[in-house]
Amino acid sequence: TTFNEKPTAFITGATSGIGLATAKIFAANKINLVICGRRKKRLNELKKELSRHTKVFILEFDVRDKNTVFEAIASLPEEFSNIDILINNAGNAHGLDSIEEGSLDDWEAMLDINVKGLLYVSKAIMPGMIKKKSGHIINIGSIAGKEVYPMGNVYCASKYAVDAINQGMRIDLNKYGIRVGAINPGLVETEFSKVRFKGDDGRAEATYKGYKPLQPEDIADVIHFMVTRPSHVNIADLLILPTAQASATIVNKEL
Ligand code: NDP
Ligand code: 8X3
Repeated sequence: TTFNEKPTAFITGATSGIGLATAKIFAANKINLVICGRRKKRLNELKKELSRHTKVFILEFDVRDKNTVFEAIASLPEEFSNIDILINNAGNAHGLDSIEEGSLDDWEAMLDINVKGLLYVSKAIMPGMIKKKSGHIINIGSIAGKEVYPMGNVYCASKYAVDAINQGMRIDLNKYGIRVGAINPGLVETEFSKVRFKGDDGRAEATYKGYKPLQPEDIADVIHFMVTRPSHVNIADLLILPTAQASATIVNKEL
């Protein structure tokens, strides 16, 4: 690895899905962790579990709440404040509606969390990386940020924005030697569809039926691979799909 013996990673959305799987693989590989999310109970349980392997600190905040984001990150104790790796993962789709039927609340949630929240967290963490002229930022985009699909509209817009921010960060942080890269997954079996369909578990489960979707560990493995490349190697942009998926809308399902 390119880091000091014990790098520190800051993971948003560590309470579930891809972020949770990433926290686990990082912990198993002795990367110190700052784990973030809104669900405190899950963060506490995860801290208990992962502290057997590595040092873990919890930050509970909603990425939408600008002041809380900056206060939380400023409050990190010294041993966790030197962040080497930022995983911008927190995010979700809210709803799957034709544009004329979309809800303003859903639109705001997606833009506030997936785009503005990612920017707030990054704004708070970049100065430390700039100061030491090293660091690695991984942005979790989506196939929805490469391809617009029916009823994806605003979720796709939020992930196209992540794609642009990922490129913009890489360009502007280039002079500081900070690595910036994105992973754009296709269908991953997480709580993503439960959130998108607002607790309609039947609809959520149907999303992953009839084929083998990616598991959050599949993405976490690649994230770990990215952060363990030598320091002259930056994996800039990846599209990762389940074998059964060929595009945002083409999935080979056996039903
Ligand atoms: P999950 O719903 O399982 O996890 C989402 C995570 O984001 C949770 O830990 C949640 O924590 C956190 N989060 C959501 N809203 C907020 C908020 N307002 N403030 C702070 N944290 C928040 O979904 P995934 O693991 O699938 O999603 C992770 C990322 O992967 C997202 O950016 C998603 O868009 C992207 N993605 C997912 C795909 C999929 O098919 N699953 C495919 C492509 C991309 P808490 O609720 O505790 O706050
Ligand atoms: C999640 C992938 O295609 O279900 O970002 O929107 S998709």
